[in-house]
Amino acid sequence: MPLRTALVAVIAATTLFVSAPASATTIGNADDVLTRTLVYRLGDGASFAEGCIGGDPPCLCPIQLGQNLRGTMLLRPTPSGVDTLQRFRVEQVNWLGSLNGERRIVGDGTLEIDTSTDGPSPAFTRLQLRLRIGEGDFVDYDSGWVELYDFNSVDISIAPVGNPCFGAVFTVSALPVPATEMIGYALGDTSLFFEGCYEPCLCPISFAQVAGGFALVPLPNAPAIHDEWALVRINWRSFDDTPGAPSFITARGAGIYQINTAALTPVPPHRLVLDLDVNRLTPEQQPVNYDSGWVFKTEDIGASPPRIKVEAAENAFFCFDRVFSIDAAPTDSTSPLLGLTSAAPSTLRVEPDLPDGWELIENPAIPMGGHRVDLVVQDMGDHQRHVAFNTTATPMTLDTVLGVKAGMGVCDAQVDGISVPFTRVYDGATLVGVRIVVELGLDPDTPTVIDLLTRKSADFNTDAFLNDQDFFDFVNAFFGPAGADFNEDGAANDQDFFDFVNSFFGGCA
Ligand SMILES: [Ca+2]
Ligand SMILES: [Ca+2]
Repeated sequence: MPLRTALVAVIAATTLFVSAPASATTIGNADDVLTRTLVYRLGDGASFAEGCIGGDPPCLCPIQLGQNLRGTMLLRPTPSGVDTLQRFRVEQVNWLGSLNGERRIVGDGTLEIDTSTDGPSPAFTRLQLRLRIGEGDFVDYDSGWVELYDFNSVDISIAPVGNPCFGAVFTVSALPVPATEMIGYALGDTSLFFEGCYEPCLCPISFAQVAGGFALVPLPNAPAIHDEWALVRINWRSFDDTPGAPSFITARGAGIYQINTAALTPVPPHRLVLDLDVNRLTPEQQPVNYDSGWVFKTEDIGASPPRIKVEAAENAFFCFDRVFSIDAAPTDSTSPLLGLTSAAPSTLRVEPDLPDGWELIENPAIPMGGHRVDLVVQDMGDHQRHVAFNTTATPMTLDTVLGVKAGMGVCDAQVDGISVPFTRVYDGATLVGVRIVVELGLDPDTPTVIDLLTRKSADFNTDAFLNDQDFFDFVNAFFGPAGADFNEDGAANDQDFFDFVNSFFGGCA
């Protein structure tokens, strides 16, 4: 095709696209991170018992009452599809209870609230959980539908599905943890993940640094001789860039840290128990339990809130094992994944680093004085999103950087769906991110949503300017002997033309 004819064809074709540049600014559907996941904590009314609780005819054996049922769980609102039915995913059930020793209880499930009733109570509610007690199997529990009078609290009893002869029953009594009671924690530089053989087995042990954070929540209804805290929303990852390091790992979940305050020893014994989704690939995958056992602290680092320095193992440090050796403290200046670099009065400045392969990271209760902000960072391919909940509802400014992937150009930046000014962030000559400064809303349940829309950069000649010359250079390449594989799919064809034109007229550079 002669160039002149080609250009006429190009101009004719582009005219069609000029009418629809807005396609570059379309935002995907809102999803469940736009509602706040709440941390619930068991209160004094929580209890459990185990023994002959069912059967038909009823079985006969003693029922033993447990003590000090305590811990946390997450409630994540999820769509039910019905206006009068509220549904929550219950995640990271993270409990301890005392009955013939200490029992670890983990699992997940669903909480529903049906407001369609016009009976004596305002609503009905139902809790269904899948729980594992200690090293037992997972068992399904159900409350059935019961009357609900207090929408803020969870207060409901559950029993095993199928009315088995022997089993456990729970009264789940919990309230949301106030944001000001959550303490942001970060892993220090000496936190490591080990994989390999401990005594008596023989094989090499490799290790890698682990970084990340969690929020610490006090557990007031622990046994009197314990100080206890829950670790919630753990987000950790290893860095595997040293030769011989273990395979890359990510870990999310919850745990409980205990200090025995009654021991008459120079340094008190402590224990960390964790249940983590390690490299979780499917929702069905079981969390893995890590436990330090009761051990003496290696040094007296007593402080409140505590510095947590302890090793927790998957297999009790016996033979082939995986071990988290963590040293964590309240976040003051730098959380590796959050890039919290300053805390000017009322301005939270962050530069989150979402590891490769992660689609989501939740940073709960980022502290700034008495303020707390929950920040969710999401990677949706060519669309980056930060969702900020101003949980303490005081005037706050968020100064955040959304990442731009190599070769991508910025098409638009939006706050709550409206285009906003932004500043490009470079590493040398390479565009790596976009900085947006925004005043957060004052409703703790209505997030501020920051979106960055990117496409393959239309700066075709990579001179850092997007102008007509890029268009002509692309056209020349497109009609040249080799064509132009703009979208890098291995083939030079019409799709490359459409993709370039969309990016060019979207102003994506
Ligand atoms: Ca250019
Ligand atoms: Ca192509």
